[in-house]
Amino acid sequence: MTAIEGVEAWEVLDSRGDPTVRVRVETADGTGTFTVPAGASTGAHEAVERRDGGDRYGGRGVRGAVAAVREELAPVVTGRRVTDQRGIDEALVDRDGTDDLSRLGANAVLGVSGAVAHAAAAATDRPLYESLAPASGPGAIPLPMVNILSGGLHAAADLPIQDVLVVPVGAATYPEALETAWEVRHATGARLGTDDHPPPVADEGGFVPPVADATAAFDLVVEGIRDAGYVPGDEVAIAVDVAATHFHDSDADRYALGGETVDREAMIDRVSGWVEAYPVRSIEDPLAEDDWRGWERLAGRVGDRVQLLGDDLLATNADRLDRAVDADAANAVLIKPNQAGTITRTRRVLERARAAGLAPVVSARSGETCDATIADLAVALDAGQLKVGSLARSERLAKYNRLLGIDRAYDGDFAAAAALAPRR
Ligand code: 2PG
Ligand code: MG
Repeated sequence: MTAIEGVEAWEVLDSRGDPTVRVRVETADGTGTFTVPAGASTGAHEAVERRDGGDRYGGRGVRGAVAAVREELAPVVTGRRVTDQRGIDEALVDRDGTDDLSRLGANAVLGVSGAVAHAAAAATDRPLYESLAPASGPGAIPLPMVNILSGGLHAAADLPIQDVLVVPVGAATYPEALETAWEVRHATGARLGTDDHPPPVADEGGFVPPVADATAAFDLVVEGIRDAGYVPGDEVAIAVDVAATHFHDSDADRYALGGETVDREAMIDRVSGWVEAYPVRSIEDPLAEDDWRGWERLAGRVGDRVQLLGDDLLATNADRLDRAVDADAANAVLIKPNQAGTITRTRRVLERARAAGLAPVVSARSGETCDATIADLAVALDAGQLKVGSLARSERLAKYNRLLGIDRAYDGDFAAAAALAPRR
C-alpha cells in the first residue's frame, strides 16, 4: 500500500489571470498535482467555490481555500491509501460537512481530490486515463465540440447566446476531427478579420462576432463550414451553448434575447426554429436552470432530433440528474468536476447518466489552466464527447494536445458522431 505522505496547496493564476487553487499530493512512489478551474457563467446548483472577498485580487483570492487544504483537508488524507479515491473523497466531503461544499470550498475539496487521482496514477506507474478507468479499461477518444464564436458572459459581444461550436461529425479519427475544426475556425475567422488583423477572441478562444442575433451567428458558422469545403450537417454540425440562465429574468420569468424579451413559449419556439433551419445537433442550456417545465416541453418537441444538454440545469449533480431522467427533460449531461466537487461524485454522475441513456459530455470551465485532467477523465470513463473551448489559447490546447498524446499511446477507438444524443 502506498500512503499519502504530504499535501501542499498554493495559489496560482488561471487563464483569466484570476487566482485559483493548486494542490500537490506526495507519496513515497510519486506525486500528483491538480489545478482547479473556475466558471464565469456558473449555475446556482453547483458546488460552491470559496473566494476571499476583500480588496486583494478584487475579492477573488483563494487564500482561504488554500488554508482549508493545509489545515483541514491535509490531516484527513495524510496516511490514507492513495488509490482509495472513493474513501478519500468521502472523507473530504464529510470534513466539509455541507452538501454543496461551501464551508471549506469546492475549490479546496476538488483540489485535493484531483491531486490524489494524479498521485495514485504516479504511484501505480500508469497514465491517468488508465488509472481512472474501470476494470474493463479506458474508453474511446471523445468527439470534440469546438468553440468558434463566443457571446454571453464570455465576451464583450452583443450576442446573448454564449457559444456557437462545431462538431466534426464526419471525421473518422480524433486528429482528423481537430483538423476539420481548425479549417472551419480559420474560414470563419477570415470572414471576421484578416491575417494582419485577426478578430478578437473571448475567454475560451472563440471569435467575438459583430452580430447580435443567434441566427446571424449560425449563418456565419455555416458559411465558415462551406468555405472550408465541408457539407454543413453531414460533415460538420453546429452545437450551441445558449446559457439561457444568464439572460433569464426570474422575477419577470422572461428571456432577454438581444433587444427583445420573450416568454418561455416563445423561447421554445425560437430554439425549435433553430433546429429546423440550421444543422444544429446539440443545444446546451436552451432554457434557464430551474425552468423544468420549459425543458420538458422542448424535449417533447425536438428531443428525438437533437442533443439537449443540461449544464446549469443539472450542475453535475446526481439528484438533479435523477429528476431530469424522471421528467425526460434532457438527453445529455455536461460533466464538470468542479460543479460536483470530487472525482468520485463526477464519476458517479457520469456513470448514472450513461446507465439512464443520457450522453455525457465532459467539459472545461471558461477559467482554466494547462491542467489537462479532464482529457484523461473523458477517455477513462468513456464519456464520448468533450467540450474544452476553441483551438486557441494554451489552456484549451493543453486538453486537445493531451488527447493527441493519448491517441498515439493508446490503441482506443474514436467515439465519432455515434456519441451524440439522441442515439440514431
Ligand atoms: C459553460 C462553461 C464552459 P463557464 O457554460 O458550459 O463553456 O462556461 O465555465 O463560464 O460556466
Ligand atoms: Mg454551459
